Amino acid sequence: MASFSIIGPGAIGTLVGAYLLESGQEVVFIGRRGGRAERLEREGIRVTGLRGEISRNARVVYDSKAGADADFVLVAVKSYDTAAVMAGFASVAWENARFVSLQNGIGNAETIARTVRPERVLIASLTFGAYIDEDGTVHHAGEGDALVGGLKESSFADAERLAGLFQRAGIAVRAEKDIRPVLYTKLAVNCAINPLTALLQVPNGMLQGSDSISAMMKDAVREVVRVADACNISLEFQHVLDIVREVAARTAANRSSMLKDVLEGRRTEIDAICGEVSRLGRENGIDTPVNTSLYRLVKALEETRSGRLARFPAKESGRSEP
Ligand code: KPL
Repeated sequence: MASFSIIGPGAIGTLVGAYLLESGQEVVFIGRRGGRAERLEREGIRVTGLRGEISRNARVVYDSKAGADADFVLVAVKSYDTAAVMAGFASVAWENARFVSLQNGIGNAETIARTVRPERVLIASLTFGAYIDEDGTVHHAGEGDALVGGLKESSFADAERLAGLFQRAGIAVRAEKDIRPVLYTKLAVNCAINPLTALLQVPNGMLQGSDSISAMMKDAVREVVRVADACNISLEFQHVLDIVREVAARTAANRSSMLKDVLEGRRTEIDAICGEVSRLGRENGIDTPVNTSLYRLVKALEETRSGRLARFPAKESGRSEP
């Protein structure tokens, strides 16, 4: 048996936590007072969807130190919260713990590695479709797979151990020596799916079947492949595009995390997704017009939230309002 601490009880963190608990692992959620963690502690974990129903009590702590002796600390907070969350661990010498970023976007593992030794940082790329409804139930809406690797290749043995534990929890996973191609492929998935679903306010599956959307998704993926190439990460365009389309089809019923953020009036992770592609493009002299435009449009969406007329129908349907 292994012990897991999960920071960030959102859809993915809670879903992975539930599957680990079901497989007999020890799981504790580290949360903030006043946040979703309190509800999780009060009402327990409820999961529904592809693998049936799960209902379990959740162990929640509100002090980082209380989860300090876990084998693995899964970091499932929004990318822009990583630095603040890790600051809470700065004074804790967690010699055993391996920190695993389960987050969207790039740059998160490097942020974690400013607090803990880089050899102890792992990255898991998950392509599940999951969201939390108004009642706090997590919906596993799309099957996905997972790949894990170390920020440093020397951490491969730890990645293999984590992969074994995930497999026992029914999560299809493989350990990779070099996780960077996987990370940039996931980046392409998020660049092509998340902003478009957030801007158009549609579930992932609705991206299929429109020529203009397909053209934008294709261009967004091509730019990620070019930027990756400039970073010495070799990706095959058609292969990555096929993966993007497959994820959109497999998670057709899912509302992307960015769409959920927009609907619930939260900041999105666009900076770590299209924003990073745009930044790396500028640094390497590569044009990224689609990712840069998607970045600006989603930023504009965040900035114009208070004047949006469409929020009135959203309120009628019972969604939480900013
Ligand atoms: O990662 C996702 C997200 O919503 O953030 C995908 C895989 C696109 C599933 O919705």
